[in-house]
Parts: sequence; C-alpha cells; structure tokens
Amino acid sequence: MAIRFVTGNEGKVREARDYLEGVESVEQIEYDYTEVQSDSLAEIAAHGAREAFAELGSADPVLVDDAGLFVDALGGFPGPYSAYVEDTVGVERLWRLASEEENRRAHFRTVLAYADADGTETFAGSVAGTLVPPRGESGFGYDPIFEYNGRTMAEMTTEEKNAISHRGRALAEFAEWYAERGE
Ligand code: ITT
Repeated sequence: MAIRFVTGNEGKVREARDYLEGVESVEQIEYDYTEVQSDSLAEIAAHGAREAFAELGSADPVLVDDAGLFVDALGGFPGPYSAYVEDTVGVERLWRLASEEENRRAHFRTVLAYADADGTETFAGSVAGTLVPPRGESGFGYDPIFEYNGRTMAEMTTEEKNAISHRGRALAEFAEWYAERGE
C-alpha cells in the first residue's frame, strides 16, 4: 500500500517522502480537487482529501496538504491565498510589502488531511519566523524570505527544514497517529 499525496507541488512531496521514509511509501498524484473558499486551512484540506478519496477510486488512502504564509503585520495575509499571491504578486514583492513594516514576524501553517474508507483526520503544524530579503536556493515557495534561527528555510536541507517546519510538525503528528492505528 502507498499513500497517494494529492498535490501539484513537488516540494511538499519531497518533504513528506523524506519524513515518512521507513514508515510508508508516498506516491504523488495530480488531481484538481475543489479548493473551497475558506479562512480555515483544515476545512480546505479535509474537503479536498474527502473529495479526492471518493473520486480517485481504489482503497489506498490519500493525503492533502493545505499551507500558507501568515504575515503578522498584514493581518495574516496572504494566509489561505498564499498560492495565488505567489503566482500573481510573487515572493520578492511580498517581501518588499512586509519590509515596510516594523514587525517582520510571520508564521507558516499547514494542515495535512488524510482520508481513507474509515474517514478523514487532520494534522496541523506551524512555525514562527522572521521575514528577510531572499536568501538560499533550496526548498520552494516562500522559503527564501522566511528565516528561522538565523537561516532561511531555503538555506536548509530537506531534513533540517523538516526538523523545525510547519510541515515537519504536521508530519510528526500524522506519523504518530498512523503508527498507533496500525498496531
Ligand atoms: P497543491 O495545492 O497542489 O498542494 P500549492 O503549492 O498550490 O500545491 P497550497 O495551495 O497549499 O499549495 O499553497 C501554499 C502556498 O504556500 C504556495 O504558494 C506554496 O509555494 C507556499 N508554501 C507552502 N508550503 C511552503 C513551505 O513549506 N515553504 C515555503 N512556501 C510554502
């Protein structure tokens, strides 16, 4: 059995594979589930996972990850609209917008939703950091402008990022639940 990670984002898959190595294999599936309009990442992810599991057929479980960058001084913007803002405004210009603020604090949040025939479970993770001018070549998305303990997430290996990131924390919760459930 493999977990089908429903996402178009290879960075998310790389991190999940790295984290879940030895626990479960992860297969990337591209399926355009409906992203409900909501301020709640959990609602968006759970809805997507349920729909993908129902539509894709087969008994293999699915995983959906809905994530975002929440800038404190901007009232949590872009939050659930982070993908849209990355595609339109871009990471560099979001940094310029944030750089006008005295408070450069931001949070990454993610919710992983797991769905199988027994139902849907969600696992949340978040991390606080500081926005800085872009640095680093690794990671993806907003990683180059998000600094944690002196390094941007784009200056970390996948393993280092997983050890402290929002996704790593959600994956830890998930892995614990998944292991207990299999016993
Ligand atoms: P899928 O919906 O297909 O999974 P996506 O990239 O559109 O892929 P989201 O809808 O969750 O993912 O959008 C999240 C946005 O936040 C998107 O712009 C990502 O690049 C960014 N993002 C998510 N996780 C991130 C991380 O760990 N580091 C940096 N940016 C991240």
